[in-house]
Amino acid sequence: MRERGTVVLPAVAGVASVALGAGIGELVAALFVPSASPVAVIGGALIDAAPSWAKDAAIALFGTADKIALVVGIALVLVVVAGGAGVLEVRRPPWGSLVLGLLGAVGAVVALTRADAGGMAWLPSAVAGLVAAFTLRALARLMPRAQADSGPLVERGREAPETKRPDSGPLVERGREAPETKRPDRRAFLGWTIAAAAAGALSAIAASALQAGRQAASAVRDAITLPRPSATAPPVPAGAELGVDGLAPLITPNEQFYRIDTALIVPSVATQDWSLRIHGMVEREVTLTWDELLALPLEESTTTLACVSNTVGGDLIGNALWLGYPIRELLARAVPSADADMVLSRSIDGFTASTPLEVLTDDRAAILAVGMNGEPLPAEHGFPVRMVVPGLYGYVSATKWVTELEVTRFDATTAYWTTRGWSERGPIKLQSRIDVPRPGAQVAAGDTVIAGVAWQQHVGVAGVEVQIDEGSWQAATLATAISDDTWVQWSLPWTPESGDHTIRCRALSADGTTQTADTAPPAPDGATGHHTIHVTVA
Ligand SMILES: Nc1nc2c(c(=O)[nH]1)N[C@H]1C(S)=C(S)[C@@H](COP(=O)(O)O)O[C@H]1N2
Ligand SMILES: [Mo]
Repeated sequence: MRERGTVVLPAVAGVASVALGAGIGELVAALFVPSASPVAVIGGALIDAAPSWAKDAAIALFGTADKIALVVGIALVLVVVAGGAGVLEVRRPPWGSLVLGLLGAVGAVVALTRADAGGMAWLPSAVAGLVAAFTLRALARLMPRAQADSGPLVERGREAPETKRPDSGPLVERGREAPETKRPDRRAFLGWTIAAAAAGALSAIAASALQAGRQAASAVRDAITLPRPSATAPPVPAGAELGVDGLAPLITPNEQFYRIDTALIVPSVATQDWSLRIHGMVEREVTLTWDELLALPLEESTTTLACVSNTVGGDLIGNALWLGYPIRELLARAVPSADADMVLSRSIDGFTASTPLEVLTDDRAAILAVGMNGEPLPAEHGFPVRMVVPGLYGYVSATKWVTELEVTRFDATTAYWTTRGWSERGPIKLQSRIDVPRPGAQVAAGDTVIAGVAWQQHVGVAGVEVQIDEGSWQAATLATAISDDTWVQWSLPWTPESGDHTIRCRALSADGTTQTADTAPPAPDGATGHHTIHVTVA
């Protein structure tokens, strides 16, 4: 019982100290170094350091809530470390507070290594560590005796036992070892502990309010009126949208568009600060400002983006009407060297993607996009400017918040995901998905419909086949596609018998390939296999 009593208060003191430190650290970041929020820095570093399987697992488990899950995870680990530091501080002072100070120092170093680190990036984490350490020291001193005396050091006699106290003279009276009567009581300790935790929470709230205010930079975005396209996308063909309930809409609304990136805090880039630099193996460097980009004849195109991490049947895919300027034209201004075979695009936050030069210079709608479904790009989708390239997975082509195109060679440099085990090149694989009925659905008896989408961007889909319960493959009706660069809807009427059924689908590409049944995981270059669902008919 004594053990328990001696652990709880020190642990609480540790957690309160870290809460105050973290809160103040976040506040310092919000005020002075917005990109160096300690939690964001640690989270970002974890994302970058995590092995691919962990990232895949996180995306599979939490989907687009993966970042919230990460922050909650970091908070839980911090609570445990803080509690431990509290106990350590009481048993082996000052090791507990040293641990917290060290934690802040580690955060400061990590902050400096981040791609978008400024010279002051170390400050918020350092302040967080110092505040946490000093708070813990102070709280440990306030701790009621039962806790403070429990440590082995005390037992060894450095702090005289209570009975000898009066003998140790005035020194003690003046110093830390105030006599029992003058020692703060449990209530004072708890009061200060709660105050520290509350101040930490308030600071964190203020910090997030400030960061949110900063996001009011997005007010800039709201004020933008995009120019009229000089070339409009062909209208959506009649019959392209099947209108089946539960089927993914042909054009994905921006709010529903999947979001995948490594940015814990969405980079906020003001248009007046944005510019694109084209350099590397070029005859002449080209720099383009926002105003210059908007003055160019912008073209509309409809392109389906897909993430290489998308599992068979997954939803990391979306289709939008983009507005932008052909990258081919900008590269032509720079004049790439004949030896170059790759463009390394770089985001303001350090993310990079390697795109084959030929893909960016052929006639496809590979663009620097500024508009998405009639609006300026949403911040999460790369405001103010991103790349959109039909036919390649996002990790090798769709750089958001893009600020640099370096013309180079595949054998000279590697991109963010390539250095983490993903394939150097990422052409999108032929895939199809069943949206209706939902996997595991209870389907009412009678006439119903099986429907879904199929895609192989820039190749095109020629057909979709459906197999029910190991029967023969039946041709589904393919809707009209917007273009080869987009997914296409398909459907098949179905009048099932009651009982359990298995449904799978496969696509046929415009180049005569049948979607493979061989299953492959997303890594290193995209998942394969047939989407297969089980349903029960009443
Ligand atoms: N700056 C930046 N751009 C990025 C990424 C990133 O992590 N950082 N992720 C890429 C990946 S893996 C994909 S699939 C697409 C997703 O684009 P979306 O979030 O707009 O759907 O963005 C790409 N562009
Ligand atoms: Mo991706």
